[in-house]
Amino acid sequence: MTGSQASPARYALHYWPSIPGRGELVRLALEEAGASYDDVARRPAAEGAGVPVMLRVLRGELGGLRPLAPPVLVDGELVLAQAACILDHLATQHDLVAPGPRARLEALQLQLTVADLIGEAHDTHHPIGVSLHYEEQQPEAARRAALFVRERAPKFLGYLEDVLARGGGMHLVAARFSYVELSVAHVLDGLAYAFPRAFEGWRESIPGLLALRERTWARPRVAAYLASPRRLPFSEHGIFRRYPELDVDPG
Ligand SMILES: N[C@@H](CCC(=O)N[C@@H](CS)C(=O)NCC(=O)O)C(=O)O
Repeated sequence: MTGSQASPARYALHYWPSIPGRGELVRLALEEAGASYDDVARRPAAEGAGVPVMLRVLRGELGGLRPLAPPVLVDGELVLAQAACILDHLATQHDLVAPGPRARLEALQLQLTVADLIGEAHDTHHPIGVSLHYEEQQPEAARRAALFVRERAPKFLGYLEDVLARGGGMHLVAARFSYVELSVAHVLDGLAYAFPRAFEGWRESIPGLLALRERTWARPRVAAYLASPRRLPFSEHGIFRRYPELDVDPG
């Protein structure tokens, strides 16, 4: 949590406490903005917080539009779900995108594309269903991961690299920093964690994105956050999981 703990935080973020997951996309934007937020599910139930409060939000018990799944951001009476939608809101509040409808829509379009990439990365280890363990869908996961590594990830990464190059090489939207860059940097980290072997193969086709990631992680507030205990590590419980058998040769 950032900001003064003496005064109430403006935002309440509700997300699973033990994984970066999609909550991290929101957390990164909040941190870059220097916004005060309460990471509710990561605080103990004894403080009137924790996962039970998040579950109440998901049941619609705290008012607002009922969300289907976390991350959820509460801003006053506004209860927002869908990471891209949350980020679009934060962008307007904290100058995380260039002014004007065109830049805002372009950022949202790219963010939704990043969301698709995240979904496909997740589905490499859960291609059949999220209610089944990885071990119950391993053959399907192997088939899915091979296609992801050789076709889908290169397509998404190549697309983002091209968008970056067309915009002059420094930024993805409107020739200035936007929240999308935080998400892209995080996804690159996630892919490098989950698919270290494949990532080595993808590297040479994404020099612009790799440089973008470095610039993004060097932003002062972001760098401070990454070095803090608020930043959760990747693990085999989250979206980006390192299963060596899925990290095939990208060809
Ligand atoms: N499209 C949504 C996906 C939300 C989502 O899948 N959340 C996961 C955690 S990252 C979850 O807990 N899902 C529960 C469910 O779908 O039942 C977004 O981008 O925020």
